Amino acid sequence: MKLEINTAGESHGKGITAFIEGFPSGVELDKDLIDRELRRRQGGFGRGGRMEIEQDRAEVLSGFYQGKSTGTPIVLWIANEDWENWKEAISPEEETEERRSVTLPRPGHADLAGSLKHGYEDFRPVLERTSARETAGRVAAGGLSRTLLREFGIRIVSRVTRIGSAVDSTEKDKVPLENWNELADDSPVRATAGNAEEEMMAEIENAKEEGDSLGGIFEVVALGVPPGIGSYSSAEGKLDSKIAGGFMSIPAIKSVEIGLGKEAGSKPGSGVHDEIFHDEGRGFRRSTNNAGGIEGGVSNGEPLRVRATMKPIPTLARPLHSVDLISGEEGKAAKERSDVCAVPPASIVGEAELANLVAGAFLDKFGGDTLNEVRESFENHRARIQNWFEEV
Ligand code: EPS
Repeated sequence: MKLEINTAGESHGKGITAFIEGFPSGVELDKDLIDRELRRRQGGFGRGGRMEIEQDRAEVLSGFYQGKSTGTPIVLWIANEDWENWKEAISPEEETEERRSVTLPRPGHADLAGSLKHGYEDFRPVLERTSARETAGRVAAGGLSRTLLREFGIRIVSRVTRIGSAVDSTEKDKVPLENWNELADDSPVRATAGNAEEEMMAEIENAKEEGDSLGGIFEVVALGVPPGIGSYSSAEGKLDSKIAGGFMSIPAIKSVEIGLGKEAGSKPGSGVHDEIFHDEGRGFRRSTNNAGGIEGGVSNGEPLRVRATMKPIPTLARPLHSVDLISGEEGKAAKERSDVCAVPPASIVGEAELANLVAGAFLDKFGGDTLNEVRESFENHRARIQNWFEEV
């Protein structure tokens, strides 16, 4: 069965649900890991007041028995503390006087396009679902995916390399991938180089004073991914196509690159393609990783490297021009409490997304009903690859 992950819930509703199908049985529940991921997502310099209200924790509603997954649908629930302040305003069950309508769509948000799609004059339902609050559900599911992946030595890390015009200019790969999270988790902007951190924070402070918002770039890497997951023959099964789609589905992501990414278009083939070597007992390896661990839609055993660009948040304290959906009058776009910059938490969401995508592709290749079946299939594959020349 395919691994499928979906979420439901509104930003100020009762909570966020993650619904996971196709997860094998026999995986031990690690609630601490899931909650740690949720906490990591809540951090980051540039967040607004909401994160002082929330303390995200996942509750397991189904799909586990006595601390182990059962292979049945899993439901994770993250309560919204802020619901207490909103339950009348956005009651899902009845019309209320406290309704907090919003009618001046924000440029860059789904407010207008979503209203045109559904015929809403009050775009509150669009705003509520398109809020980045939804990503708490993906991160909770990502925690589950991580518990599966770590059984096979796969780990996901990330860092922020740009916020506005502040760039981490450290030489490429100076900071070993293995150390990214150790450094980034200690930085308020998830930078791995000290010089970048201060500049990034100054940019955010500045944008806040100006009533503006900022985007940036983050990188996510999956370490220990075995060769052979993905597909070179089906468009849908290609690992890079899954990654592009998955990352573009994270709110505000405007570009996704794998490995060298767009730089690959400006270099000759000899400067792009990663030469092949073979070490006895270890298997094939490359001296460079410009492909970002994927060739022809299939993982090649090198780290999977993804880079994503996030646009600035569309809710501005100094709002842009808009038109009221009911009166047709010109005005300034709606403004609600919001973050100034969400690139640091987005990199944690990127980690979860990559964990979910890799777990899905991993189970497509090695899947079985139970963790032991998955392990057996994985071990056979690994043995064959490590001893390639002895076997053939
Ligand atoms: C968001 C606006 C802010 C953010 C929110 C995303 O929330 P609020 O409108 O309640 O101040 O804090 O992000 C989260 C709640 C979260 O958990 O990441 C938006 O409009 O997208």
